[in-house]
Amino acid sequence: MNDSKLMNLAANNIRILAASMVEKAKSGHPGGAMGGADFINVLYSEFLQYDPANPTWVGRDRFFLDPGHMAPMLYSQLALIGKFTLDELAQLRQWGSPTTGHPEFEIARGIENTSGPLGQGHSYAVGAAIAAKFLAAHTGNPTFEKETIYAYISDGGVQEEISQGSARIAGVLGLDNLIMFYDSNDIQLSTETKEVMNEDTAAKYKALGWEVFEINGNDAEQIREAIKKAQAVKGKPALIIGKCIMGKGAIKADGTSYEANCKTHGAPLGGDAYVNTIKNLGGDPENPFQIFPEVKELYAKRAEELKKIAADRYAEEKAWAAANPDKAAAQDEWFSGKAPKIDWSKCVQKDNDATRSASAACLGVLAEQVPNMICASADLSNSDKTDGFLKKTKAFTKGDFSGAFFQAGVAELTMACCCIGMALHGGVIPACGTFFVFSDYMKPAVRMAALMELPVKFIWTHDAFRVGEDGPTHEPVEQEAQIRLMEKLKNHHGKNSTLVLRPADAKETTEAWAMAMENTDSPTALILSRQNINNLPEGNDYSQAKKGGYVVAGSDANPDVILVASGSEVSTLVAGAELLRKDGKKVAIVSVPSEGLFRNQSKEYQQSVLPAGVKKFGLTAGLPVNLIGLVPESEGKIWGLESFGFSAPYKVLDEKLGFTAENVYKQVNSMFQ
Ligand SMILES: Cc1ncc(C[n+]2csc(CCOP(=O)(O)OP(=O)(O)O)c2C)c(N)n1
Ligand SMILES: [Mg+2]
Repeated sequence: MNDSKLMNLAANNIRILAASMVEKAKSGHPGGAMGGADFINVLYSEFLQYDPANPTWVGRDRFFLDPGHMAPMLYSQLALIGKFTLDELAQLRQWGSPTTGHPEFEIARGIENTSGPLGQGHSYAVGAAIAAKFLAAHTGNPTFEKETIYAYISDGGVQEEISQGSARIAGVLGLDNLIMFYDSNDIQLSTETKEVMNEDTAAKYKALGWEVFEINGNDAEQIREAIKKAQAVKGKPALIIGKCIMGKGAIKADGTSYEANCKTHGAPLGGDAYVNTIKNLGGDPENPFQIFPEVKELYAKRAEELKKIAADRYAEEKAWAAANPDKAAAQDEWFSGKAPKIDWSKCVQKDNDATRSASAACLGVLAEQVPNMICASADLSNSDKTDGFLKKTKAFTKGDFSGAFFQAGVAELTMACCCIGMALHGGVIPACGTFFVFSDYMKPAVRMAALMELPVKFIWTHDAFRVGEDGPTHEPVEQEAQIRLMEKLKNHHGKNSTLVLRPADAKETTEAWAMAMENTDSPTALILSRQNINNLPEGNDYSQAKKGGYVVAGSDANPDVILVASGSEVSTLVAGAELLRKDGKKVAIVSVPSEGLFRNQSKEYQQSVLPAGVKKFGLTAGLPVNLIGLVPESEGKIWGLESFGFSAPYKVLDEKLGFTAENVYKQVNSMFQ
């Protein structure tokens, strides 16, 4: 136990660094960082267990920051443990600097998650805690029992609706490996919190099944005691509500207190206020980027303790591995992040099946062959057909993580963020399903999965207006266009940030799932039909789906017209082509499950599939813009849906909206007049 004077000095050191980073950058958020310094210092100097020499140690404790705007606090703390240099701190928010405006996922530097969109960060922690429970149950490696997931949330995260879903899940699953600190400083960006919230947060979390501790969040001793008590809680997650002082130690230019002031939320302290503050905290305003010798010593001592802690844990892990060589080999494979080997010949597809059902067949194979896969559904498992997976396993329950299915309840964003947290934890492959129209509730998470390059699988069924009787509330129209934007957006490694696949029939669905499982460094979206779809013509070479777009079997050479679509519309084109051929027209059909992937192919290949100068007709059950890159206006026509859809049986909608072979025939003929 370190004495309070030293702990306050270390926290002040963090405050000095954080305020100075923002001052130098002339932009950023000093206030929250200064208030939270005491907690993060206690956590890192006395509790968080990691191996300084091995950042990717699978059994390490993990710290998930929710308020990414408190980046200066995290970077300063990580500088104290040697993950950032003081020079790097001084480069906050500059081009090429690792001290980005908000923290970006980089395990080697101790950053377990990208944060910024409030609410998501602590939800990842819930997912990571689930992953740790899963790994403990499925490997038996005692290290996963010892791992603790720490989360840091602020007023903004508590106000975000996702906190309800995440707290519910953590409570219902009894995640006692999760300890969350709530930096309750009564201040947010534009107001005091009392203007927008008057809930009893402690009572709320208690009601959701959490153990709650309320402390002074700037008192090292109280923080220490609370963490110890939280660690001892069994069968429940723990919340430590720390009343913190925004801008702790800050002094205005006129020498009066600058604490608990909204203005310090998102702006440099500025000029004399900055100078007064640094002096008040015991720093040197002329040379603020320093670590006090006593603080260096504190963290050197902690590094020694950690060496011993890690060595003991490695010894335990080794003993377990020696007794369980198969499981140890499997665990290594799981954490390698490599694509699992899958025998897809075991996946038997029914003819003319809905692609959601074809996906269920794939999921059944995955449940049997990929023991580290976790599948989730937001209360639609029997409709989104993730039950193909569930039937081969069982859902997680409090105290029993021997299954592999995560029933998320009706909370799509929570589910997606939990899956992201599982992927961040590592060792597991998460997938989650719901209706495509409700992908709208998940977009913020999809974007973050894409930015972090995480291979989460999003399973979206009921992909078009053919949901029919449920009416326009349930009919996705613009969703495909939205999600395909993520195929156009590149990640920082130059890859399409998301792989979006809309397979044309049951067998192409197997191909799509194989591609999803092979894709280990970006999220994959699978867009699947509710209704049955006729198989593509006999002899179709489905392996070509890997190119994103290809000519379907039975197409005529040197066609007069090329018909282009993805998903169920391809089979409508096949039927339309039959009518066109009766008039002597030569017709080729192109299935494009992923335009993004297709555009990654050689120009020659693209040209061979969609030669310039040949008439083209596109059919999409979404917005016509879906096909605009494939069917240029100068070469043809796109038939799509331009309204929200209507309530009626889907076959009636097909007729009314022109998604029939007859209308394909009619529209194509009109291009020849
Ligand atoms: C989803 C989302 N909405 C809005 C913002 C912009 N924003 C950043 S911080 C903040 C206020 C946060 O207040 P609090 O969490 O209490 O942080 P503090 O002011 O105490 O540092 C807002 C609205 C955001 N980052 N994410
Ligand atoms: Mg606040």
